[in-house]
Amino acid sequence: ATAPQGRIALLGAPIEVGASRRGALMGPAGLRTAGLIGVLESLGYAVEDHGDILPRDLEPVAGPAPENARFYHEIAAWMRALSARAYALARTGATPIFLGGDHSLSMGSVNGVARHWQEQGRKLFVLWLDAHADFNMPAISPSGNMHGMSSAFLCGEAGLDDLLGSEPRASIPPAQLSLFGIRSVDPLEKAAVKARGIDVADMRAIDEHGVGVLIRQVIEKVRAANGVLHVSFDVDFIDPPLAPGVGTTVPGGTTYREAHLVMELLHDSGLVRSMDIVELNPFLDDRGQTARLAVELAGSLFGQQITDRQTPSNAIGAA
Ligand code: 4U7
Ligand code: MN
Ligand code: MN
Ligand code: MN
Repeated sequence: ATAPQGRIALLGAPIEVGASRRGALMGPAGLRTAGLIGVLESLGYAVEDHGDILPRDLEPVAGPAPENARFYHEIAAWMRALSARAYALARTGATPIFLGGDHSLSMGSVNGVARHWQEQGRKLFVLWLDAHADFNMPAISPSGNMHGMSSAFLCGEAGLDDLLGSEPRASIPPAQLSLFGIRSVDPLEKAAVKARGIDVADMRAIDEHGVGVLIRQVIEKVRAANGVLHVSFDVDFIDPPLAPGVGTTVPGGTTYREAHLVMELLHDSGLVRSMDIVELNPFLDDRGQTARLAVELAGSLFGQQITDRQTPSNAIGAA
């Protein structure tokens, strides 16, 4: 079969100990059951499913653990494997999609792809679609749950310095992170986000300006720097009645069309090179509806269109 759109590489990471609720380990299976591969193939991609990283394949991690980082050793083992696999997949020229699993996953997946783009001399920007900022570190986290620390870790914050072991750490400058859709931020986390000058489109800004305006600002920032984009999609970005299958629901999330529009505009930008789909918890889902919505949204990110041409609004500023 021909694959006019290029190659997509799927890699599952059934990790759940970064979150407080159990069940995210079923996320990769849920996304496959909801038809992820078929949707991407129907859009013209050659899809390679690399299966899941398995706990029994992980190199055990020993030694001291930082305080207030729950399941540190297990997560360190996952992140070392993930970073190495992400780097290798990105180097093949495929577009990797990492299937979670809880959001601690991104400390490995994004590190690996960031290392690849660093070698290419391209700036990697990270768009964090989430109800949460995930900008805690052990010193400030109210829970110790590591899925709430991943964006901070990726920006080089201190406190998990040995997490990756001998795997090279490829932090991104805080100016290359955009938090989008957030509506639950802890007090010290809020101060940290402000102190680092992180770019934020919170739900209040989305209500006021709309996702179209705000996502274009992110796209323009990436384009102006000749950068590329990683989309880290935490399913709790979406409003809970539409997406109940997540561990940490927060009211006031994006609507069905807002979420699709974000993905459609990102697709049209041509800048997306990799993605995480995280925090899907099939154990908490209602007859697969969250898994199916996550797959639909991935479809929009990779080119599903309502009509088979770009809409007039997509053409604005596309010159
Ligand atoms: B997710 C929290 F305290 N901020 O750190 C924390 F509210 O990946 C939640 O975005 C983190 O789902 C949520 O534990 C992590 C909490
Ligand atoms: Mn998250
Ligand atoms: Mn979240
Ligand atoms: Mn969560």
